[in-house]
Amino acid sequence: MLETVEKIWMDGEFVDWADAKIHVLTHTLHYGSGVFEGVRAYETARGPAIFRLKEHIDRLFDSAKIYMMDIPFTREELTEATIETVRVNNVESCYIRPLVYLGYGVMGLNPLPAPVQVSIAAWPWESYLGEDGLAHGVRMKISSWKRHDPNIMPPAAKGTGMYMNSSLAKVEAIKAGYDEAIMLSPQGYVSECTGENIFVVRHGRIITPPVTAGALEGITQSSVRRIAEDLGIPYEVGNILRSDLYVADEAFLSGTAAEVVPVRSVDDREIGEPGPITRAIQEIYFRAVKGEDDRYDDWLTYVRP
Ligand code: PPE
Repeated sequence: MLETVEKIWMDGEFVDWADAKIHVLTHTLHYGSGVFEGVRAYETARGPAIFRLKEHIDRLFDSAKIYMMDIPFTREELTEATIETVRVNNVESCYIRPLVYLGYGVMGLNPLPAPVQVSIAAWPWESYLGEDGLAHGVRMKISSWKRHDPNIMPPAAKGTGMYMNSSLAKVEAIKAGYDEAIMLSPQGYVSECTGENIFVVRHGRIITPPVTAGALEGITQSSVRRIAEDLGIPYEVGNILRSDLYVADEAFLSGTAAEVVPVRSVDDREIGEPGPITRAIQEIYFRAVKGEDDRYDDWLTYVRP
């Protein structure tokens, strides 16, 4: 069960957690016609700070644009509402879920006449793949489910409906005894995981798949890039094959919910305990989000200035 807080922001006002309800004929509930973000706020010495809020709000607006949803709030309004959501709930750290959805009033596959509504919820959420995963790595399985073809579902948009694909892959992996799935593009290249980007390390270089392989342009992924560049570790965006994962020196995942997680094995080919590059990236990432490294202060929005 979710750990609850007091208030949820809905269309411009705060409502009690228990009253944050919608009608059963809400359009998005039937057709998956929403877009969303996942953001985190971390406890810092200066109170809670939201990590890369601007980038998340920008991606939310990009997702909405792709689906021709006209968000009835400005970027500034949703930025302020997100900060307020953390502030009013008095949490030191939390996961934040802004959602743009089509509400009640019309049914059918033309979404354009439906009202566009927005909610922002926050709740305390432990790292997605668990403490043991963060420390020792997760066991991955290549899914029999492919990632979306970009002309079937645009991977650049965080659309609610496209996560049915992620859930199919996640369930398959869990039922087979693994922690998480890796999905291939329709062309057979490594794409990403159900809710994380993936990286391999070979011969001292970090390689991550491009958006053209169906991966979301991850905000944590771009944080990893900047940290790698600051550490002088070569970083490339390029296609990788499943066999590149099998023979990787190291591999890791990144995502807002999951954070930076080492990969311990892929399809039962052992990679082992987290290697030095994974460890270094992970360590700086966790210092950055907690405001313990000045170089990354531009990533933080303090909730109580
Ligand atoms: N790929 C997918 C498919 C994805 O959903 C996410 C985030 C990422 C990559 C990483 O993106 P970023 O968070 O910008 O680094 N997944 C969100 C949803 C997780 C969930 O289970 O819900 C998240 O991590 O918030």
